[in-house]
Amino acid sequence: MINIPEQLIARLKNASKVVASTGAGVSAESGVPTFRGQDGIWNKMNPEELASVDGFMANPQLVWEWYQYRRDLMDKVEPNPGHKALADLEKMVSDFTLITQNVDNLHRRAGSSRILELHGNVTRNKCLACDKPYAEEIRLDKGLPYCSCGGMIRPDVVWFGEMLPEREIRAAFAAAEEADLFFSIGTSTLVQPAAALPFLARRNGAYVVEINIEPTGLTTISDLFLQGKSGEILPEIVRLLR
Ligand code: BV8
Ligand code: ZN
Repeated sequence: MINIPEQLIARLKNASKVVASTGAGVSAESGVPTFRGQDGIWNKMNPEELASVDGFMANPQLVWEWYQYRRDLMDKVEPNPGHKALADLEKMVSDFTLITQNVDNLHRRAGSSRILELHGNVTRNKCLACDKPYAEEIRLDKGLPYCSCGGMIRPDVVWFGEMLPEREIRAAFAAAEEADLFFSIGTSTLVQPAAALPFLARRNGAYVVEINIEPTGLTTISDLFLQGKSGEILPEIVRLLR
């Protein structure tokens, strides 16, 4: 069991604005493959081919099958103790903001409510042409789904080369700028602009804590690197905070 420095708990108790920014690593212990780990889903397919407008237009059937596979997986997995600990932290800390790159809906299912989903949510669909939400069930066996406007239906996630949702990315940058304690959890810190958040927080005087099973591009500038599984470290932090 990793030991959590006393001063981190003291900082958490005195912090006025705490931000946690998560990536695929927080869902790994729920059985959701990460993007770049050895079991990463990108390893089998490449992101440009699947998570991009060009990739979708070139092969909508393949991209839809990939997202349906991931949706079916989400229905079979549960939030893990790391997700639940973040939901607890939201209740225990006066001003807590959760930012996530994940589209797996597990933070919401764990009980977090103040979530900034930077890359959308795989449980939602919308029209590629008119952006209207699409609430019908997706039945690929009946063919590809289309909007009443004639446009193709797509998962409501942010693909490579696409802008992030304005409200969420603005709020995320504002939260990072004002944070006095910033957690970067389970992310390879590679995908922009999400990867810029901890650096922005640090530049604005935040104490930056990284939780990951291995170092990333952020580790050398973080104030504290807790090496280990988020599903073990986060509940320990909550236990000590109580
Ligand atoms: C934009 C949604 C521009 C879809 C995702 C060169 C070429 C092309 C593009 C670019 C380029 N250079 C920069 C770019 C921009 C690009 C980018 O950053 N590319 C990177 C790869 C270089 N970014 C974009 O395209 C973004 N848009 O920039 O728009 C623009 C600007 C103006 C006007 C118009 C356009 C859009 C990025 C969003 C892409 N969508 N997902 C889907 O999911 O299907 S990204 C995808 O990667 C997921 O969201 C995922 O969350 C995200 C980041 O990955 P991580 O979450 O970090 O996951 P990863 O597997 O990498 O790491 C897991 C980590 O967990 C590891 O560190 C591991 O050690 C750790 N871990 C594992 N187990 C545990 C653990 N830690 C703790 N406990 C454990 N148990
Ligand atoms: Zn439409």
